[in-house]
Amino acid sequence: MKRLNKGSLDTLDAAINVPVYERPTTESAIVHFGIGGFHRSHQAYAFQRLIETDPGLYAAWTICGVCILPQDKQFVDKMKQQDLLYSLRVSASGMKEEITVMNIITRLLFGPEDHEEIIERISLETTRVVSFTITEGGYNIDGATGCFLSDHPDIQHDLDPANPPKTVFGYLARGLKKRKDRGAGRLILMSCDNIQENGAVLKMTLGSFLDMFDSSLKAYVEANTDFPNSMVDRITPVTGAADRTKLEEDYGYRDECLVVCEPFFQWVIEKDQATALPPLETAGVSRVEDVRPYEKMKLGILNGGHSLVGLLGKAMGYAYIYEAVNEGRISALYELYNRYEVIPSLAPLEGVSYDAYAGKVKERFGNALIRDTSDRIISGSTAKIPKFVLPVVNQRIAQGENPVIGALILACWWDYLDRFIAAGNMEKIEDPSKEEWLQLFGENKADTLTAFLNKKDVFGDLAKQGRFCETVKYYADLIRK
Ligand code: CS2
Repeated sequence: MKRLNKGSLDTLDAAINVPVYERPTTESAIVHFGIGGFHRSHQAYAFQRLIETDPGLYAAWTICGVCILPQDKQFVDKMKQQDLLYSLRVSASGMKEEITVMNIITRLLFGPEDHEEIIERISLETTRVVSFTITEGGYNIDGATGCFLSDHPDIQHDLDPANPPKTVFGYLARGLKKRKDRGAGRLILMSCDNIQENGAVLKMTLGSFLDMFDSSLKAYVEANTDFPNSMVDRITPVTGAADRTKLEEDYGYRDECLVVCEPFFQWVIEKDQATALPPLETAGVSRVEDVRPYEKMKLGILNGGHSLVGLLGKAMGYAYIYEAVNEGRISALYELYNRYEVIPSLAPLEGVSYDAYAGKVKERFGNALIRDTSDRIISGSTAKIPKFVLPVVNQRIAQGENPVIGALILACWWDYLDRFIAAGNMEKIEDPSKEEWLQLFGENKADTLTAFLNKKDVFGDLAKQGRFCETVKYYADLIRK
């Protein structure tokens, strides 16, 4: 079987878009942490489009990828076997699908083997942006207080400069120190994760780490780096074996690093700070003065809506999001949640219709060609729910309302955790905090729901909201009937 690599590029089916430019040899201006599917369908896509507009002028804007987790090894090896090429398959019903071979990644480094090179790359003058898709959980913050969790063993490990780093904070601190010693110039540190004010969160977490690591570096970072906030959006499921086989059947080549995603693409970056970015507007990126209302809209309607559809879908036995969102009751609840809870929690945003946005998101959830799963949406909920759902719940309570659909989402999440734990099926739950849940539910067998709602690092003081918690309990009982 034909495999994707430089040698096979010229032999691919004519329907496949092959790179229109030679991969530049200039050092990459971007070092990116977290080369998962989302980065490859989103930021990588935007920069490849930018380079295509003028390959000579924008030759520096390629990406040096960094994977730091030990489990990334297999992926790194596969990318290398394919000369760092991968296909991006964009599809939705009613449109002609588009498959593009991406060659924007020019180097791929693996933390456990290449840590010195990663630190060096952060410090190079040619590096202008260090960006991140490390998931909501990767910022190592307490869900309720937003404070940096400094006693995490990996953070403690990274505080000793003699240790090869394990976390992005360890890499950044060492790389920024070297950059400072070199006088390598201004740097943009750009979070591309789904977190309200993701730039400010990155700045705060890095600052907390530097306070403990080398506080003199903090002043350097203050003066020499920008942390733009941004809103990122493109639904990108985890690629499955069936997707790779389908590509092979449809187009006659094998791509072990294939990414499948929807056509919709949105990236809104704060304008005032990130001044040294190239004109990404030509690649479909928007720049606005204040990105926070866009983030709130997207986190509440899309990501919170996803949690609703995924958790209710799982409770009702749906494996795929497109199936769940088309189920009559889930479909109605998605609409009601937006109409009565999310949208009233948002301040009006000029030129944007939240209703229209919510309608479009629903249509996107219904895309059967990208086969997004309930399991993907539910995984990592301990980090997601405090960012996607609780801000809406808290805001509605502060507005004197009882957000009953928010309560239903929490009841479904509790049911999910409790059922899997009770069945001894914990390995099926993908959540970095699963050991904590296991212990908590184990110690409170008689009333896991109260213990769940009392988990302060997730829910803060929500347990004090009697009326709301009664509603969660009411739904929890109904689910179990
Ligand atoms: C999803 C997101 O992980 C989730 O729960 O809501 O990954 C979502 O698909 C992306 O943010 C879309 O931009």
